[in-house]
Amino acid sequence: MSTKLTYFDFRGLGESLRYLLRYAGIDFEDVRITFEEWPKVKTSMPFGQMPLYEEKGKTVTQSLAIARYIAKKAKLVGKTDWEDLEIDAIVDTINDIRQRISTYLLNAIVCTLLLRRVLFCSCVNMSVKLTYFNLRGRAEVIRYLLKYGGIEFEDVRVPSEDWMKVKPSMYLF
Ligand SMILES: N[C@@H](CCC(=O)N[C@@H](CS)C(=O)NCC(=O)O)C(=O)O
Repeated sequence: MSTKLTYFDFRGLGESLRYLLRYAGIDFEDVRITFEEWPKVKTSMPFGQMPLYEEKGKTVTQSLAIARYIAKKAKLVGKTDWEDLEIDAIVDTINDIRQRISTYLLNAIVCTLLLRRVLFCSCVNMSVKLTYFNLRGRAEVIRYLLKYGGIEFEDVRVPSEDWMKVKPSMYLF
């Protein structure tokens, strides 16, 4: 099989491509990477991300570009250039909304998990420390909540010029 789609084993950005490929009647290998496999696979990805689309030995990333390419094959296109433009504008608007929702949800999940941990630490008298830049940004809501909740914490503010020195000691970097 010369067509292959590689993505995580969940819906996300790969799911619309799976739908489109099936709608277009294109036979493809549906490769699903588990979270355990991902760190190893990531290094082999062109930009360290998925979905990755492969056709006749050539590979490409970027879900929307791939979706447009498969849509053309399935004749899911406008009747004029103007209709194509309108279709692209609708897709890009939906994508803007999707990106904002996912950023919001991710922030909400991170804040909830953090606060649960902080509450646990304060209950068992462990010290709480919040490290962030010396600006409002994403940490400000956490500073507010900690102060509002009367939870004592060390408010460590890293100057931007020290960031590259501090970065290697952070999780996920
Ligand atoms: N603009 C890219 C974004 C790709 C992207 O964010 N992929 C995520 C999964 S939805 C990913 O590979 N995350 C894993 C990582 O960055 O390590 C696209 O639309 O394909």
